[in-house]
Amino acid sequence: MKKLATKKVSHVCPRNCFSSCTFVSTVENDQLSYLSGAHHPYTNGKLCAKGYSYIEGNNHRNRLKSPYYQEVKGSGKFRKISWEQAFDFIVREIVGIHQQFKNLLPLAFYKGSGNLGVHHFVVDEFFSSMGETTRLIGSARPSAGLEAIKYDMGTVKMADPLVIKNAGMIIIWGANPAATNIHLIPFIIEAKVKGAKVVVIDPLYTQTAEHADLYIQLRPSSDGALANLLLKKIVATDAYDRKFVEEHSFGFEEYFSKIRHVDQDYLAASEVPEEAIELLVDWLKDTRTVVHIIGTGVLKHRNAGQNVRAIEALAAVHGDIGKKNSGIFHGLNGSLKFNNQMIEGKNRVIGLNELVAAQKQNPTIKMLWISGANPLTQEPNPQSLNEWMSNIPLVVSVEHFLTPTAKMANLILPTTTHFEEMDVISGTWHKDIALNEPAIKPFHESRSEWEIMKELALRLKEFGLCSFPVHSSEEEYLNAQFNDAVYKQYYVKNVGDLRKHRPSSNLVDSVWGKRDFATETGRYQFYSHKAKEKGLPPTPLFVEGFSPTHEHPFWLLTPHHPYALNSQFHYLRLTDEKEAFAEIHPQVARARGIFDGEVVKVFNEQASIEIKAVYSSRVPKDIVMIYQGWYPKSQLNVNDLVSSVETDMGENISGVKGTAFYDTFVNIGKL
Ligand SMILES: Nc1nc2c(c(=O)[nH]1)N[C@H]1C(S)=C(S)[C@@H](COP(=O)(O)OP(=O)(O)OC[C@H]3O[C@@H](n4cnc5c(=O)[nH]c(N)nc54)[C@H](O)[C@@H]3O)O[C@H]1N2
Ligand SMILES: Nc1nc2c(c(=O)[nH]1)N[C@H]1C(S)=C(S)[C@@H](COP(=O)(O)OP(=O)(O)OC[C@H]3O[C@@H](n4cnc5c(=O)[nH]c(N)nc54)[C@H](O)[C@@H]3O)O[C@H]1N2
Ligand code: SF4
Ligand SMILES: [Mo]
Repeated sequence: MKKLATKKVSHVCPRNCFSSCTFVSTVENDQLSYLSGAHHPYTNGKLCAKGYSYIEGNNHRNRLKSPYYQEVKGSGKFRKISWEQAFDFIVREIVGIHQQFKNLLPLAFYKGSGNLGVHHFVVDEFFSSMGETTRLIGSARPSAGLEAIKYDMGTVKMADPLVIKNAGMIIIWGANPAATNIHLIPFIIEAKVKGAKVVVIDPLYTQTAEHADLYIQLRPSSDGALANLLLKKIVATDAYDRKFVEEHSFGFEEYFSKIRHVDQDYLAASEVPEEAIELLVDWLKDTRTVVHIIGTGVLKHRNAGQNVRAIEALAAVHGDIGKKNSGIFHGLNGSLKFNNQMIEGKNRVIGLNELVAAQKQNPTIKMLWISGANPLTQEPNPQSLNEWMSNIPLVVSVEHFLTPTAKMANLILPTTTHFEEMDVISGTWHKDIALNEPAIKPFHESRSEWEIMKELALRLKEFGLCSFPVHSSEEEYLNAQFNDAVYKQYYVKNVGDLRKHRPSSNLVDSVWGKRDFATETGRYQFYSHKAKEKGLPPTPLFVEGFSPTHEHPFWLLTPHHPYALNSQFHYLRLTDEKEAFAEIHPQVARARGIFDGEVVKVFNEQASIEIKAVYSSRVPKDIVMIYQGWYPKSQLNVNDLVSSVETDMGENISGVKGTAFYDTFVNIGKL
């Protein structure tokens, strides 16, 4: 009998996920046969259901096998072409653009969050190596939160999330880690066992709320009102950090004079029962170490930045900033330090929303390159995006699957997965870094994004249009991305070092311990001159957001699915949910004569979709909940209902404001 050639290979999950899990594949005769989690201080060697399903995904019958071309976007008349023909199309288009416009501004690049590995920033580097091109910035940006942090503390810093297990209280504002950050849950449970109180603040009774000692169901976008009220009450009972306020902060008096007089209005705004507030104030009085986790639920509303500032102000006054086992946790730990992640290109930066809304720009977009993104299910108002894309002469999508976006491309280029390419992945939440090694040959004709860009660069160099450095291997390319900043953070200089490195935590147990805030005043700012200059409120006083209307009396919340990752893993069937559904409060449904399981319409001024209604008492009466994502079986697009509403802040971070995905209002009715 022939002996099996077996090997074990190390990987890192490159998804836009808090865990960045490390794991090992067993490869038998060049086929993936088994996956198991690897040692890791945050994930403890366990993957999520999506991670364990990777072999099924990698060999899926619907995975793209070769480049495809269609003349008319959306016609579905794809024909298989060779890589040589694909490169010819692209080079011809780029050279043509350059001849006509004498610049490459009509060439646009849109990058999604499909793969966060350092390898994948090769596309950013490539587009910056061609002089000035256009960058389309997508809507899913945490920039409103980042800008808020800037006004308060000057820059983003986050302690190691491992310390959460030692906190005395954990307050979760608008995040659902039981679905979206599963490895955090054991730390939360450990803290609970040690006596910590867990508070979950969310309009939906989520999987995370089930772990809470106190669940606060608040009205969407009113976190700022609740935070202001809590701050006022802890100051009144003298249970606050007077020393921090007096010695390390700026503008407290001015801020406090404004919230001194607010009371019942605030309760009304947040719709939180007074007993819940009193209980939380009591707990805060007795708890020294408090962790605040701020999720994207807070960031996806019009008044996002202002609400983040209000939560931070509460944390500051309570004395949670700069203290061990306390502080503010958001998913942004400043891990983008590699060379190709920090390229300052001379690019024209435009928010995709703005561009699509305007439908014209000068010079107009002639070619669009989409990498790691599925904007036609993930962006707001995909109808307009679809129309805009249909008029672009050449749309290229680099993909694994024939997504709704790939169907609207002229050219689809199949690319490798983390089993088939080398990559380096640094956590965006925890502080670790790890090397992903290729285990098997690329799937059919797939090529890695580095190889695609390198091949294109070789061809464009003949026309003098690109200065992208041509390396001889993925490893050599990756080695060229390491620098001093990377070394300072991770103590590694190249891929070779990472081969020897075993993820370990150099525990950063607090940030701002020296209270050396990076603001203009060097202090924590309850008052920000910079915010004022930008026309924003200088203090974190609550600003009311949007509300449902008579015609559209329900909020539509479209959070992240436990068994998907945005539009990925659509092939997974881990639950009975074969199709999209809308959760509606049973009393509301009954009052409208809607049965549990009936197909209804959910509509607003932008669209109407037909979807199965499911009775659910975890949604309040004025909320409809539909998980966002790609539902190939249901043939509906949830984001058709979502319009492009800007957040209050964000422009000073990414050049474009964030998007208030959750300020969407709908009505429901029988068909
Ligand atoms: N399984 C899974 N994991 C994921 C993802 C996924 O799609 N699936 N996506 C990844 C990505 S890209 C991201 S950005 C993260 C997102 O991770 P989370 O921030 O946990 O994601 P959301 O689903 O947006 O959850 C936000 C919660 O906020 C609540 N919420 C809505 N509005 C408000 C409000 O005004 N105030 C408060 N307090 N709560 C509010 C919602 O009801 C929801 O329960 O997860 C990552 N991990
Ligand atoms: N209604 C609503 N909409 C939302 C949100 C919401 O809460 N509600 N959340 C928003 C958020 S937070 C986010 S981050 C966005 C996410 O939106 P996107 O950034 O578009 O992310 P994905 O849906 O994961 O799509 C990524 C695509 O990349 C492909 N891909 C995976 N790996 C690779 C690779 O290695 N190379 C290439 N070239 N492609 C790859 C996948 O097949 C997939 O089609 O969605 C946003 N949209
Ligand atoms: S999706 Fe997240 S939790 Fe699941 S394997 Fe990947 S990194 Fe780990
Ligand atoms: Mo996200």
